[in-house]
Amino acid sequence: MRTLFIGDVHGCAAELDALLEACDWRPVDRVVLVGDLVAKGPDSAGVVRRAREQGMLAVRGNHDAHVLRWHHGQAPEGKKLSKEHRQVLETLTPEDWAYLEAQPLFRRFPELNVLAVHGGVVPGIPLAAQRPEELLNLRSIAPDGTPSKRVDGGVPWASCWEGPEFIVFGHDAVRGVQRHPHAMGLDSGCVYGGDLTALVMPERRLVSVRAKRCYVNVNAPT
Ligand SMILES: [Mn+2]
Repeated sequence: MRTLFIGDVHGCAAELDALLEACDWRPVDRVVLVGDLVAKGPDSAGVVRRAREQGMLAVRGNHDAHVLRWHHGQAPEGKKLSKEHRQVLETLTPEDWAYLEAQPLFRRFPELNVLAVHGGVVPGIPLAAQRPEELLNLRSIAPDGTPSKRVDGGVPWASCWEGPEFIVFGHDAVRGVQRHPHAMGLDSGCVYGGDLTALVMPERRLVSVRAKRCYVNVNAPT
């Protein structure tokens, strides 16, 4: 059995289909989405529907967590719902919400020695003590060791990660695909007109498809 880890889909359902085809996906293969299934792209509901109907696994991304908070009426006071998130709130079905809600902050695949998470893991802190904030949003480690969600907040956190688990993550479209000794980043910015990327395990092969178009044009991906 193969496992296909797939970077941030962000509602790009057509590209998800194309990537599975490019990987020669079969029902026996396991698919793991590394978070941010929804928001920004054209068909968030289509992505979640595919994920649950095809039995894909996922971890929760910061945008997934954000729309879940709004869905449950737990949005921060005084905050306005952005257009990219309103579209998700208006299109997901109760089954889609149940699927999204069921996805954990991280998943372990011991037989592959892989841990999947959306943002990252702060090196030197036990997994059980990591803050959800970091698991969802981490991008960098400052010279003094401070974790940061900014891409300019220091070096990529994954460059400081020394294992023992190999971590597969997303969330960092600016840096794109990242190859580190003990981690790999898979967010190649599909929704920004880049690629959608899969890591095929156990072969450790990368497969990418080009976005059909640029769905959002922003200078600072969130
Ligand atoms: Mn993200």
